[in-house]
Amino acid sequence: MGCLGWLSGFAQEPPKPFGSLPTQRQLDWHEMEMYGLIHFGLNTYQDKEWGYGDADPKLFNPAQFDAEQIVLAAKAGGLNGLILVAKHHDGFCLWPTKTTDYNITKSPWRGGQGDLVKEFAQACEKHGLRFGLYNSPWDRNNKDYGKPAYLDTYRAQWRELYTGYGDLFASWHDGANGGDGYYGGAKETRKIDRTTYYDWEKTWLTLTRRLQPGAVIFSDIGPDIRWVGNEKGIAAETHWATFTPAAPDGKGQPAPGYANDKESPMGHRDGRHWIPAECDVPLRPGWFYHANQDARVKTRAEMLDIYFKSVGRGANLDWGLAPDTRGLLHENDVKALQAFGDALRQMLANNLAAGATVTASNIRGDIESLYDPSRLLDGDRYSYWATDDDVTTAEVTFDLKQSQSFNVVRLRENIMIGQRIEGFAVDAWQNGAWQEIAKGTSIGANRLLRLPANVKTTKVRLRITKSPVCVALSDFGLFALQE
Ligand code: FUL
Repeated sequence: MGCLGWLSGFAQEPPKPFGSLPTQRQLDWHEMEMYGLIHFGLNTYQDKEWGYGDADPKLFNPAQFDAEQIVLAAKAGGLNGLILVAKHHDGFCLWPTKTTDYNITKSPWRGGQGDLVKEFAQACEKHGLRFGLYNSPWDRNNKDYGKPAYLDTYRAQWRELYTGYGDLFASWHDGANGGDGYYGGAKETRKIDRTTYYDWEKTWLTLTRRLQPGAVIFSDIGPDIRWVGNEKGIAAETHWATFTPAAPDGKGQPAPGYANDKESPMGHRDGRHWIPAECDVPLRPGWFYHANQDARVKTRAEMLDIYFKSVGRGANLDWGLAPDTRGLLHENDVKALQAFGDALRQMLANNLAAGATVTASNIRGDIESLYDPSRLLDGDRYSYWATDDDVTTAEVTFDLKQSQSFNVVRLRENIMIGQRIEGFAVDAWQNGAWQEIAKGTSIGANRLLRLPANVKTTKVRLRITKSPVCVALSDFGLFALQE
């Protein structure tokens, strides 16, 4: 290394991390951006959303079940993983569990020899999707629900799920809990204290972290991923991945079942932990299949709108998919996923800024810098343009060399060192002057700005207008979405 390189080496100390930081499993999760949540079981055969826990397992007999058909439809939709509801609130287990008789071996499907969790896990592996599981804490079938004995059963179920189906990317815990149910024939209402009954910390520490260290734990309040607070699939326009889970009414422990609906869509700027939001939304009105909703599958336009309001705000998007009574995704759902996936693939295939010449008002270390703004175009989420420590506003200009027409702008921070930026604006060179075309607040893992109309220009400028610390931006993209 020459003298200059040696000198600039000092100035090129990496920026200090800012605020709460993501773990590796969370970084991996961010990169997924989109996945699906499969609801399929006895409810499908009863036209119900919440089974009472008394339905006969013989009802479950999906004659044409084909995990690959579902996985391939999800893949065509651009989904990178699937979470299967292995047990919903009705307690019916889709795998041959030893913890309860209320399971798939009591159904005629595959002659009582079937394992639906395994078939999904294998189909996901075959087609390159990651796999995750949801096991409802509330169990309306189990006679012990509400008593300490059920907890042993519930944990044993997770143990089976964690050890029998390969590496999982997510362990999903929903918040609906306690109420009336069959409970082994008692048919009564059972209330539990959500903050203490499940002793979540123990389950997560002794089982999840040990047996599935790569899986993020999702619940209303984290610890890895928080529920966004609505089932519309929408994060707030300003979305902080950082969050401080709060105890209900300020008392006791934060717990699943006590979502902070008001603050969760946005998160907390100074949140104590990195707990980004997952936006879940069913592709149809219900989470389970209902024939009378066949015509109410979300349209391409509705799906895109949700995508820009979730993935486009640095959260992840979890599409609820509901196989029908045949055991297939209905043709209308397959078509919707394909059209949506095609739109995204077409858009993302071509970053119109890719060949641009990039210049910045400030570059960390200046000479031969590791943090050169050309890093914004190298497609790597973690190589980045950075400014000197005392520079918290700066601009980058992209000379596109020829006129380009686009309607989506993409920005990403190197979140390995925190979510930093609080304000930015984008300008296009129009008729000899800069014209502001978009602005925003948070960026984080991913920010997509959808412009009201196509902008045609030869030069684009990004201004970072507010940041508490120096800038560490990793990506800039211009895309044309075919409306
Ligand atoms: C909720 C459940 O009550 C719904 O049935 C569905 O599973 C949804 C994803 O989570 O808490």
